[in-house]
Amino acid sequence: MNLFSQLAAEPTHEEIFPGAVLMRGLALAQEAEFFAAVEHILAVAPLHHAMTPSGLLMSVMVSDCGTPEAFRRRWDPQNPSVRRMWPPMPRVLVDFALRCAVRSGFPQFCPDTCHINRYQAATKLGIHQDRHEFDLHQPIVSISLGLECIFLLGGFQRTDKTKRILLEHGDVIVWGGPSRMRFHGVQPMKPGHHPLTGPYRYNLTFRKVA
Ligand code: MD3
Ligand code: FE
Repeated sequence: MNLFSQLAAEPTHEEIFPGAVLMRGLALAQEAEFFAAVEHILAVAPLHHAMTPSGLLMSVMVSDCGTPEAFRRRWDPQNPSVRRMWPPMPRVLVDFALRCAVRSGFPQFCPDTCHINRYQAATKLGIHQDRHEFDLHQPIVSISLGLECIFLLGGFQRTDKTKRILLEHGDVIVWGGPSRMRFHGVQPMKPGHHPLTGPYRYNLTFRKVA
């Protein structure tokens, strides 16, 4: 690594809104380890299409891992998108998520699940709020791997105007405090290829759901 690429790889610490901290490139140093952990999870708990609350298949593919308590809270016999196979969270990923939360001012973060979203060309995620977790004082840690996307971050009403944020490989955002209930989504993905993940973007979200 030369001086320039070292400088370019230096992680940032940007507060997008109070409680929403973007740390660009923070996951880069351990990218191979993290992606191997993701592939391990997906080998045990295969990806499947997510389903909207109204029962429509979404374009994004998802999987999960976490504790048995979190699994029991999430599992719904009516909703086959919550799978029976739910492996534990890999230690390398949990340790990293905890370090991210501490760096962002949430030392009490205690995640019990890691939700995986996989995007490819044209995959999008409509504007929504994350409000199904039990304790909304706990933040969410999100890690992006692979293809870049345009992330939309809005206000507290669906129709509020949104900020467009480019999320790239290795970027981490911690969402908590007053930003925890902001509406957000992902614009339709452009096609591309990434050396680690191929034609995909993976987003990992660590949460406490139970
Ligand atoms: C913004 N995932 O799985 S990071 C999701 O890129 C989800 O795959 C996105 O939204 C993705 O629900 C975005 C996760 C995230 C979580 C909580 C938030 C973004 C947030 C709370 C407020 C604002
Ligand atoms: Fe979300």
